[in-house]
Amino acid sequence: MTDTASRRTHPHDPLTAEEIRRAVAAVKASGRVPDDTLFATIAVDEPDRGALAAFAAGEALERRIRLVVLPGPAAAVVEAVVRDPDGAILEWTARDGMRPALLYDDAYRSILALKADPAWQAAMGRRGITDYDQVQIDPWPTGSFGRDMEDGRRITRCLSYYREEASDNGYARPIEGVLATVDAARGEVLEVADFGVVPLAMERGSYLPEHNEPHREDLRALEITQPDGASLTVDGNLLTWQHWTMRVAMTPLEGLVLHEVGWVDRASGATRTVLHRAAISEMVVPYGDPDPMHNWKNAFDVGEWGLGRMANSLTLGCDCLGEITYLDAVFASEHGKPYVLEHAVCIHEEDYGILWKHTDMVTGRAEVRRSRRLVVSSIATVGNYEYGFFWYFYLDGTIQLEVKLTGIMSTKGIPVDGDDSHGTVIAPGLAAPIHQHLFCARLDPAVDGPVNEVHEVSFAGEPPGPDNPLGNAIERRVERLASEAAARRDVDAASSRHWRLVNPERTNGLGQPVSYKLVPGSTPTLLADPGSSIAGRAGFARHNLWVTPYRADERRAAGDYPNQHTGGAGLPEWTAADRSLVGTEIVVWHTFGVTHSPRPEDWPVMPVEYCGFHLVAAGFFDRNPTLDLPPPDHCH
Ligand SMILES: [Cu+2]
Repeated sequence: MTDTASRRTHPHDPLTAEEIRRAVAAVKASGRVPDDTLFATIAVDEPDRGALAAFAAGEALERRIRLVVLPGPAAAVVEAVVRDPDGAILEWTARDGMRPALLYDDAYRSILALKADPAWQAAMGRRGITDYDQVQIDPWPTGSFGRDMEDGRRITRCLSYYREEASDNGYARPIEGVLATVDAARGEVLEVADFGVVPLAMERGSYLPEHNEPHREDLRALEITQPDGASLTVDGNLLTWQHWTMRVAMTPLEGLVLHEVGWVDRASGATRTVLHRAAISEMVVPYGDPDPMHNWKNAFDVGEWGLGRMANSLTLGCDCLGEITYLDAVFASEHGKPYVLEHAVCIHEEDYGILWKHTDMVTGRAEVRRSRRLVVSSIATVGNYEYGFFWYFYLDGTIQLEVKLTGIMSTKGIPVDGDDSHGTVIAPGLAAPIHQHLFCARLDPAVDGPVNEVHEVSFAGEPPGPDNPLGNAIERRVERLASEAAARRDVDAASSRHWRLVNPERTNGLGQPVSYKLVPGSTPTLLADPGSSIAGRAGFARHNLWVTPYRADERRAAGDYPNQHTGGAGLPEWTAADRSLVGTEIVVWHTFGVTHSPRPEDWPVMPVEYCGFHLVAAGFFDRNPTLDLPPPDHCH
């Protein structure tokens, strides 16, 4: 996504370096903030559905930039909206008591303050550690536990790890027992707790190739070639492939965002919309160990870290194989300087086995078609973990989000012959606590038009009777979720419960309302006690499904500022009004994820674990939409 200022044509065009410079200059020139003010995030202020519809109808649209500004070291942010290019400040809203995602500046300040702190140094000394260059410090957002020191401050809690050499895997040797709390904005150590010395684990836990020889020598070359190039086109951030069209963007917090996902009907040339917008709105990683060293650990990797801010620059041949198209992303540093994250988004197509097949038993003639999919992906590194977000688009209208979880587990030092009641021993003297990864996708559906509703579908056996003498009948139960309270739902695998996104105003050729169905995959919900701090802060994770009427400013499932938030924000707060979901534009929120019971095989680096969901056309078409695929020309 290179600088498109000179050729900007669409409201979803990515932010440019020039736009960032102009918006920052406008805020600084306003005289309302000090010169050294920090910027937590700078992003396009996305137009809402109404403004986009007006734009589509030919109306001009203002370009607006939204900045989250930090006027000082206290818990307070200012939301500013600046018009581009003239720099007019359209909004200026102080949000006292709120904290942005953890700032790099705050993280560095925490580390420097801690390494200079006598109490922390004494705790290291009790463990025989005197060279502080051998200590890796991980600052974490601290959560919210009603401690006085949390009030009004931007706080980090810091974990320490030992690296004998710089290239060591720090998580192999947690410096157990030492937990420091730092006023990160002011660089003041508030507390160093020492819960007792546990000897360092002995093994280095290296996953580096030079420490894991000999290597396998029997893997032969596997090359993916498309001699005619990939069958996709990218124009700016407009991506088209087969019938699919969409705009691809990156935001600092949500990371990958898809806009205006539609299916082009080739007969009419018209685009049938499916999703107005789709993104991961929030995710949380609550840890299930009651040990005071670990019981506060809950990472909101969107609102406390930022999947865009933490996104990787992807590498051809490693992250992505084959004929790849990349998009860059332009972000702003905390000091308001633009920078380009090259290769932030990987776009390619993959063979995906067979799409359909049938052999006619009478004639013996076999017909088979290959499936392939368009892949739009990005990967974020959040501390010890990696998350890959892979959107797949298939030839038959299916959309899939697959999250790939990898990286290194958060670890805990234990006595060398010890066990761990709330985790798994993964190496001598080392355990990994049980934890969850709970993602909340925000899907802004527009199935064949803006007004959609959600129908819950489930199945039940019917009791025997005159109409069901053999007792084999299966009833399909369909219930329209008419209000927010009724739409807080959980999966039920035994009844194959799923949810249809229905356009009640459009029918297919069979007279059925057009719809897509949301098919859940791995769907745990939050296991922490309902009265716990984390249950209040991650209310979204207590249900698999939420539906709300569309509001442009209801974007993030745990609210805009989960860092140190006391709880209740986002979906629980909005849906308390129990608004109607009938005859209106809606937003669907789907919580899914993994309850991670660590395995020894997840150490020292975790083979990818997958989770996600599918959106499958269900009456969107009149028949299999892939009959026009040509047969493969090289079946043997
Ligand atoms: Cu995990």
